[in-house]
Amino acid sequence: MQTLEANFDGLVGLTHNYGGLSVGNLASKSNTGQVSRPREAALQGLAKMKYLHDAGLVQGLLPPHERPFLLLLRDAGFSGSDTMVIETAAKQAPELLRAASSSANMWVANAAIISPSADTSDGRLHASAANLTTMLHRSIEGPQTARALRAAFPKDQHFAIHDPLPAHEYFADEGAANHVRLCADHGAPGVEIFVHGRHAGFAPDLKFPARQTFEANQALARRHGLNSDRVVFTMQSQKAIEAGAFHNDVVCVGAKTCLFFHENAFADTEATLEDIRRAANDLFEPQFVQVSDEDVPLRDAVTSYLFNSMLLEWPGEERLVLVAPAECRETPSVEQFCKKLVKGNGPIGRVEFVDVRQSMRNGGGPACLRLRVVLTPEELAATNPDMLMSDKLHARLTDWITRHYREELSPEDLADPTLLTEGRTALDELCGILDLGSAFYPFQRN
Ligand code: SUG
Repeated sequence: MQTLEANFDGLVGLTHNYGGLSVGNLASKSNTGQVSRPREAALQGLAKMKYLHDAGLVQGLLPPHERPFLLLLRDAGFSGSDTMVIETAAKQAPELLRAASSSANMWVANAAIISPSADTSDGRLHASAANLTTMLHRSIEGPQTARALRAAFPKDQHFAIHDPLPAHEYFADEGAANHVRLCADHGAPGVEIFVHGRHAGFAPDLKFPARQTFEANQALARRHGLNSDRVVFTMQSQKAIEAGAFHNDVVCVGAKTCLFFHENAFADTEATLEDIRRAANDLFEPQFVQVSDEDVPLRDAVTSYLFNSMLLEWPGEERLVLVAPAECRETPSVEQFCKKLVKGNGPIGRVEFVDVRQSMRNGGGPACLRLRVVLTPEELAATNPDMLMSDKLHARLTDWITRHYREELSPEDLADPTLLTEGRTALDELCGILDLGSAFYPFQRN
């Protein structure tokens, strides 16, 4: 067996809802207050995982976080019984209850930045949980994410799992959504591209926040022991952020030697490509698939989420496969472009479409839902097997979701304290299914 790239998807949580919490994320804003369908959302995500598992790819999953997160509400001064905390917060600070109830942890592309062992100085896989400091509802994810990563990758001799960077805007970090790795083969040393939206202490004059700092990226590359000759730091274009690309993965995705990106993704495209070529010197020849604004206007790229596709090496196929959101077929410029993309002999040979519409309505496409983890055979063997997809796990999770998830959830429902008990009962059971022990969630440790 060879070193491979596994995808770990975030399992959609029981409180999946449209809270309108993310400034700069156009879908989140435009769907604010709509009634969500948590069961359907979770089953859509699970179907994507099963699809890739059935294709012969290694698929894992990361469990949803505990929501509503009572610790946030208690830290904010709400006290008394859990029911009282929820009911009072619903009356006095509904925005805080919405933040504490968000299921945004499902977008695990933001969970961490991962450097495969082929790139690091100590030969271990390094993962840094993201602090997600820019958005309140996401800033509560880091510690639980680190716990989940340690549960999935438990052996110290193979894995170095780091806690999030200090929670300050200097280190604002949104995980792998602003990180791309190119390589000749997954097991060979690669080039790691870190993308930032701003420098610390400097708030660009943008209508939307830039969520990743250059300083966070530098710290992560240092922590992971990367060879500085093989690292590229580059900046997102302000135009992309203002058009709704709150993460670089809304306008860019890369795999193996291929970087697929919109011409407006980077502040300085020429310099970025030159830096990548230089970093890849002697390793591989990068293949750049640059999409012009004429072919796909930035606006269409953002609404369709074309670049938030998974770009995958597919068993038995020579060229890469782009697993794109179904919305791409409904955006004429993008649909046309996809047909053109696979003609000829470029690096991308096929486009497949998946339905993750419930997630898309909050700005989370197929690539947002997954965290890529390159694993050597030894590392795969050391991974928690109960967190890897199988037909059996798929059947158990389908049953678990069907029994525990609500069909519909409106913003008003977040004030209902029974949602808390429903969630805890379900997560307790999930800990058994994924072999997470009985002290995995904060509520279990009280
Ligand atoms: O951080 N949406 C997420 C979407 C994350 C997408 N991830 C990547 N691009 N990798 C975000 O903006 C919306 C939640 C709400 O409004 O209820 C939200 O958090």
